[in-house]
Amino acid sequence: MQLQDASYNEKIETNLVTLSRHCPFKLRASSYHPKTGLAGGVNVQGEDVKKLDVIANEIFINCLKSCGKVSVMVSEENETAILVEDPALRGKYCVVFDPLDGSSNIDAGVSIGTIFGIYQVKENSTGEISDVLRSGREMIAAGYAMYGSFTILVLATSQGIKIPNRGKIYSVNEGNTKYWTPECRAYFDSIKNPSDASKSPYSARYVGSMVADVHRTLLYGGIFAYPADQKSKSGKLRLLYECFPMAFIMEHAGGYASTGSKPILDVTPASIHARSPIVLGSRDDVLDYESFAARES
Ligand code: AHM
Ligand code: MG
Repeated sequence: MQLQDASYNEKIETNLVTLSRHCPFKLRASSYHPKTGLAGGVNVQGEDVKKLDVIANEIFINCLKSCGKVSVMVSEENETAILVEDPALRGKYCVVFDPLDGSSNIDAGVSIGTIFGIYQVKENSTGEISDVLRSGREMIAAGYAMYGSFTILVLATSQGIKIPNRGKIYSVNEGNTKYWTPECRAYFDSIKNPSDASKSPYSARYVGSMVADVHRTLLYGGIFAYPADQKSKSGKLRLLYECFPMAFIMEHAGGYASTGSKPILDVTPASIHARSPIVLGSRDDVLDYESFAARES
């Protein structure tokens, strides 16, 4: 790469310092850039090496705090909600986010992403937890960024991508089959071994990063599920900053997102990190799942 000027060099060096802090291997500076002056991948600022998800969290919190538009933040990485204290910086929005979703995939170089949803602070509120303990339907916007073979930002609008009404791909962690309910097993059996001989079985695709699995589902159609099971009785994924934003996007794209029995956007979370089972994707596929799940009762 041709370096442009001194400040550009500094920027490149800063990025490489950051990169070296994330790198699982002990790279020497010269192996990736001759200008950095780093030795053995050690951070020249003497700071503790932090995991990428912690760094991403700090970046989002700092940006959102300093932009002056946000009063409340909820991050997967923080146990409690972050309330912006400085009245001069408080704004009318609340942002709930998972700064780096799918982080178990980081070291394998597999797609990961950022998921976010936005609420408006209620009238007469200065920004409280109650401003985000609201149904997903009350979100005013949602989106995700996916860091994969390319980086893409997807925002929910009513005029964008439309998901097909039915797909032919299913996406679920089948390693959990033994913990599933019989109805959940019956549904996935039905799409893998259709009783109608003229129908083709669905294909399996599961990355294990919600952003990547939902993005593919949005583009090609089909169904993504993280159901409740004997091991995860409330499911695994978090309502506020994983399920709601993805459900909001799906519904804006003409798809459907369900807890397995009802629209997930109608749920009100009991706490900021509450979990929920989720099934989303092509409308007809998710409705089929719901009808199998209803056989339980
Ligand atoms: P994370 O927030 O700790 O990264 O966990 C959420 C991820 C989702 O991206 C993905 O859908 C799910 O966990 C995969 O879980 P599993 O490995 O149990 O299939
Ligand atoms: Mg997550």
